[in-house]
Amino acid sequence: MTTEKFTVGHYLSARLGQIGLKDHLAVAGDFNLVLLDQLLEEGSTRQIYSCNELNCGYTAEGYARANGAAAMIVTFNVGALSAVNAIGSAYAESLPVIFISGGPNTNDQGSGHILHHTIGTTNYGYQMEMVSHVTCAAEVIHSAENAPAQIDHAIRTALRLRKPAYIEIPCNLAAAPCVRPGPVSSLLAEATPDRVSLDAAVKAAGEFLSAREKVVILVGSRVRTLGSLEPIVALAERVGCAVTVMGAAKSFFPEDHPLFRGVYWGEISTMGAQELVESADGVICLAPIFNDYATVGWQSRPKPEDTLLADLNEVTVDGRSYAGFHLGAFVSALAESAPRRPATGQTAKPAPDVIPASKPDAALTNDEMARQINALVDGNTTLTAETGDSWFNAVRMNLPGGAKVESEMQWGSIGWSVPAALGGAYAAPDRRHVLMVGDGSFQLTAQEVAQMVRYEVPVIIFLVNNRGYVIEIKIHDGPYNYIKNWDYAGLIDAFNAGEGHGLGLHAHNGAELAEAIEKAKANTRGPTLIECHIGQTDCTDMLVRWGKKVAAANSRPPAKA
Ligand code: DPX
Repeated sequence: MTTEKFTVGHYLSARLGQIGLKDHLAVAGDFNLVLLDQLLEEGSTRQIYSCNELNCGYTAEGYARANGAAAMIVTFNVGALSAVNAIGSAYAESLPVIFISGGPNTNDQGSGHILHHTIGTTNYGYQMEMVSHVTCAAEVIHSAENAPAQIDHAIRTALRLRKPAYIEIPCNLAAAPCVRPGPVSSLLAEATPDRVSLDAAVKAAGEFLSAREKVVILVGSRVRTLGSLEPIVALAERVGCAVTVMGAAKSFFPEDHPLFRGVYWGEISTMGAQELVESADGVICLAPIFNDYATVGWQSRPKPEDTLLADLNEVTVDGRSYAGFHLGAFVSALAESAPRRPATGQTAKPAPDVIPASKPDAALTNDEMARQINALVDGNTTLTAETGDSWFNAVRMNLPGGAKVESEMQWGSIGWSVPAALGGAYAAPDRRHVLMVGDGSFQLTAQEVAQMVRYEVPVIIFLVNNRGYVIEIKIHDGPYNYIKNWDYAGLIDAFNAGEGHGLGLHAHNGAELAEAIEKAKANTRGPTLIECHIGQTDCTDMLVRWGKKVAAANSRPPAKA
């Protein structure tokens, strides 16, 4: 921008553009209105509005998945505290969301004044204290002079650690005069890796691999932070070994690659991955999270003594840990020096399971729905799968190279997927965006479909109407698992309100579903919600088997002292 006066808000705005954002998400409130004006005025990024702050946070979280980072702006307390759940997700899933809140006027800080929108006490530091648990850096700006350094520190830390960071800007500082930003490389450059430690880790990894016969790579969800699958493919081809992915890392290795050997998820693994991983004498684990869900209630994980654990910032081989470099540097270096073996993957690649088509006029089943969604997924599709049976339906799909799956298996908050899919679509408008979401989850954040109408975002939503929290029914049943039915497809007309291009359709059988999918593909100016009516007991076999084990783990009695 060319105006003479440059402000704190302009500075922030310019930095967001410099780090590669095209948009920022916002919900207005009187503590951030001047800041929003500054962002509009400077104009490096488009300002997009959300229906509420929780949705705003999840939209940013989804945006960061597709773009590498995201930014959101909310108002003090009533806005920011709603967003904390979504920031927890960004922390758990390792996504750099820049979480910006308007703050009280500097004259009111420490004055004893009681402000609206607050809990009615006079110390306004508690929001930052609360948020500091779910962010890697938290900055409250107290003067325009310090603003550039504080803004830069928060953004740089978020990008380096791949975690959310918090910036609070008092409402009377947003338009205060400020210097212009310097080169962005100071925010984007990775810390220089500790070469000595990296070389030692790569040497130890080489020795680990030389001493082993049956090696398997297991890809975890945090490899998303690499931004590219190429180093992992290069490592697999060098070592010549089978590659499996965890459920949360579905699509993080190309499934059409000859070395791909399925999803490893204990007893519900696909393509024989359980046998491969658990009989291997060396498992290279790339940024995995072995929580209770991923281990099927603590039943299954690779043997620690046969594991080479490469985490985001630390590698552990044969009991010794090496740090001071990022996972990407380690994988690339190992791919250049690991003992080379022919790329056989040790075993022949099994044919993946294929779901047979059902009769077009037969009542719609979960299998038929999953089969048709799978057929819709091409190499340019991002499939977002909500917590619930949608996880298992996504995991069992056969993906063409280039297809992406997004799920949130560490945080696992229902309601995440509607705004997250929208955020992914804002960030990557050239891809096809498909969302699978259960009725129970949809009820949390349904109103964000209205923003898909408003901004003409063509997400194809498969709304699974099975009248309840079926995953919960399988883990532990009770009256609390049954929900009020809605006319989900009918909501779209309410959101259009006579001026939008959203489409709401019902599918009771395979033929209706196929027809609805064709209409959805043709609807490029808004969302299409296809309400899939399936029976309440109709779910994946994987969910039932997994649910039993997770329920058993949850109901272990307390250990005796
Ligand atoms: C809950 C879950 O209808 O999907 O496939 O029918 O299970 P399925 P739905 O969307 O139901 C989801 C439901 C209630 N989990 O089965 S997974 C507990 C929960 C959670 N997140 C939040 N609250 C409660 N995961 C925010």
